[in-house]
Amino acid sequence: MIKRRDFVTCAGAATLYGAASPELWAQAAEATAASRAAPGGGAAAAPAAPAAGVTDAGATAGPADFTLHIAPAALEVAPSHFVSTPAYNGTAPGPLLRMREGKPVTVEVVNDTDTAELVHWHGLFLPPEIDGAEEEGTPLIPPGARRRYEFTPQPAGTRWYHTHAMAMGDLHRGTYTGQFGFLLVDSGSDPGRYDRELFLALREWEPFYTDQPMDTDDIGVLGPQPERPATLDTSRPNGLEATSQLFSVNDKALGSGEPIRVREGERVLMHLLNASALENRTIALPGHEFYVFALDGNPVPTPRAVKVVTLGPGERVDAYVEMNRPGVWILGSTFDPLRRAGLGVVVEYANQHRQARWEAQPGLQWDYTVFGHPVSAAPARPAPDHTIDMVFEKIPSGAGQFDLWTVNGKPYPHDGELTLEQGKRYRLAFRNRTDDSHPVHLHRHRFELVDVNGTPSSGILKDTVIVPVYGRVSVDLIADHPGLSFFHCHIQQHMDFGFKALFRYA
Ligand SMILES: [Cu+2]
Repeated sequence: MIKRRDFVTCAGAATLYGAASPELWAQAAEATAASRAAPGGGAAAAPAAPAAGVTDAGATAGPADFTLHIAPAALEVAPSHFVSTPAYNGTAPGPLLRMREGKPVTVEVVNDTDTAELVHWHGLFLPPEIDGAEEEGTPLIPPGARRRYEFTPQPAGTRWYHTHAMAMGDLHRGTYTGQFGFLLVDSGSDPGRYDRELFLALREWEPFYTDQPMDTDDIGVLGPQPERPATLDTSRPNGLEATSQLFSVNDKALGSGEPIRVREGERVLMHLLNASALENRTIALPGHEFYVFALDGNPVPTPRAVKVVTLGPGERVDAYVEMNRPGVWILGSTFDPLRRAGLGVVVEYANQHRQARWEAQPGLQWDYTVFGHPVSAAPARPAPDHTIDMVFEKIPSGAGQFDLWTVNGKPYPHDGELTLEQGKRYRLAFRNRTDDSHPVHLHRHRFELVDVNGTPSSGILKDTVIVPVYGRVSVDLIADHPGLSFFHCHIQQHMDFGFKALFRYA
C-alpha cells in the first residue's frame, strides 16, 4: 500500500504502427493490445508563503512553490503524430499541483507565448483578482510576462487548473490547447487506502469546424425533457461546431502509450477529469466497477459502484477500482467511434499478454442522484431565500456562422440582474431549452444539487453540472464568497458565443 503522496508516473514511449489514419491505428491498437498510456502528473514541493495576492514575479525574491511555463509543446499523441499546442511545462496534463488545504502557496506563471493568458484554478475558493477569469477582473498575463500568485488553497479535493482565455473562432486558443492540469488539495486527514493512484484526463486534439451535426454524447436525450418546447424551430440550419477526430487519455491516444499496469487484488484510485473543450464523455472499464466516492472533488453522501462514468467538460470523478478480473482491458469511451479514434487506455494485469478487450455497456446511464442521501434519510434543507431562473437558449446563425447562446434571453453580463446578498440561500433553476446538454460551471463557489429532471437530490456538492438536453436542474447556492463570480457553459464555443453570466454581490 502506498499513501497519497506517492503516485504513479509512467514514462511515455511510442509504439510504431506506421503511417495510418487515427481511426485505423486506434483499431489496430484495440486488436493487438500493444497499448500504452502515461498517467499525468509530476511531484510537487512542500508549500510555504504569506497572504493571498498577485505580484509581478520579477520583483519577488526566492523560488515559488510551483512554476508553470506556458509555451508551445510538441505532444506525441499518436505514434509519430505530434500535436503542436501551448501547454504547461511541456506536458499535458501539466505538472500535478499537490497542495495542503489551508496552507498558503505561491505559484509562478510564466507566459512564453505571444498572446495574453490566464490560469483558472477550477474548484478553489479564491478572490476574483486571482481566480483566473477576465470577467471577474483577474488581470491577463501579457505575452512574455510572469505573475506570481499567492493563495490559500481550499476546499480539499480534486481540483484542476486550465486556461481561461477566450478562443472565439481560433481553435488554437483557450481550452482547445494543452493548457490543463490536475490540482489536488489534500485535507491531511484522508486515510487514502489504495495501491496505485492514477490521474486520467479525457481529451481531444486538433479540433476543426464542421457544419454537420457531430454530437457524440446523448446525455439526457432519453430523459424527461421538461424544457422541450411544444414546437421546435427548425427553420434555420445549424451553425459551425468545433469537433475532433483525435482523442486521448492524458496525452496518449489509445494504443500510443504505456498501459496502466496493475496486479490482481490491487485497489486503484482514479482521479478522472474531462478536460475536453467540446463534449461530455462516458467511459467504462469492462468487467470492473468504479466505486465513486467524490464528485468534483467533494465527498458524496452515498458512495457506490457504477459501471459507467459520465463527465461533462470541467467535471471530476474520484473512484476506486478493485482489480479483480485479470486480463487486458480497455478503459475508454463507451461510444465506439471515439474509442477507436483514441479515447481510451489499456489496463494490463501482470503476466497477462492477451489482446486488449472491450465489451459494450448497453443501456447504462449515469445518474448523479444515486450518490446523494437516500430520499428517506435526507436531512431537512432550509427553504431558499430567493429563486433565480436561468433559461438557456440557442440562436441559430445559419450556414457557415457561429450560433449564439443566451442566458435569460439577454446578452452578457446581465447588469444588476444576478445580484447576491451575502449569507443568503439561492435556488438556481437551470432550464435548458436547447438540443445540447451543457456542463455549466460557477466560479469560486460550489452548489448542492436539489433536483435533476424531477428527481430530488440531497447532499451532492459540485461546481459544474450537466444540464441535459431540454432538461432542468436546480441547485442551491449559499452566497458565501463575496466578489464577482463567473458562470458559464464549460464548452468553449458556447461560452465564447454568449453562454455566460456574471454574479455580483450586493
Ligand atoms: Cu454549452
